[in-house]
Amino acid sequence: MACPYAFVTLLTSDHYLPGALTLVAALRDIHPSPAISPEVDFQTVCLVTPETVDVSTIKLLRKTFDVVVGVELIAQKDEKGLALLGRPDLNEVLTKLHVFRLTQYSKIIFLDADVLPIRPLSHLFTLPHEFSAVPDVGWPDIFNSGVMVLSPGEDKFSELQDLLKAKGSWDGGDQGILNEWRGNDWNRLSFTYNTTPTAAYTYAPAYERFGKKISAIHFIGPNKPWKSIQFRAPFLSQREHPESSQRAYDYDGLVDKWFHVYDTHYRA
Ligand code: UPG
Repeated sequence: MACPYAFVTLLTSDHYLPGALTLVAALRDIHPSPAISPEVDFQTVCLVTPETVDVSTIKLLRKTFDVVVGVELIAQKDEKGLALLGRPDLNEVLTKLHVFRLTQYSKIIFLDADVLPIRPLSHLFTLPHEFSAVPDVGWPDIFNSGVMVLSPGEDKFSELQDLLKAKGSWDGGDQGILNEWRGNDWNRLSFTYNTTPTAAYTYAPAYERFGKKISAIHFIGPNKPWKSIQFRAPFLSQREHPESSQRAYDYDGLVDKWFHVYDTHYRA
């Protein structure tokens, strides 16, 4: 019987590879195989753009994900939104919209490559809603598109393409167009499914109160855990980290969790 569920991520550049590899390892760690219950068995899928990703990277992905799907780049021509976001590097992230074309699955949990799941997520596959996500910390009336539980459909992909042609994306990335498309029609998930430990999230008492319930950490923004590898050398103290003053409460503790998975699986 075909597997109805998939965890899906996206890779459009080689330098996000540590993120994608750590994500898939974490998913397998927290959902040990064989699946406890067959109805929540799943595949891991990576969407990849062969135009911009090296063959050696794709080979590694093929070893670690169940399925690797080559997709065409979808790029934003109007760069105003990305400039406002301060992320001109995200001009190819609209490629994420291809996730709606994976119609061989009935329900998908999409996770950005900079997400670290730390508690089981597979129960989200059986949510009755067509589209679920978590409020964005920068503007909580919209959702963050780094964690989405969705039912795919070619019609949905077409609607998004049409909307993109007609209006463009107001943040230059997928999050702007996806929110424009859904409006208020999305099921709100707990922040613990997409906890964003950036400088924007500075509510330390809430972290102390609810931090133990976090299911997935999302390292949004330009500073990904794998970029900090050079700062983890023992001779560099915390004080010497160029951005330590702007970081979220317990940021280092969360980055340590990411490195624990990365080191366990990929640094023999
Ligand atoms: N990605 C790559 N290579 C790149 C850039 C992005 O593979 O060079 C993929 C990867 O899966 C990544 C995702 O696209 O995780 C999103 O990019 P990221 O840099 O992680 O974005 P965020 O900093 O998380 O920014 C926010 C949202 C994100 C959304 C983006 C643009 O969290 O979900 O895609 O804004 O709307």
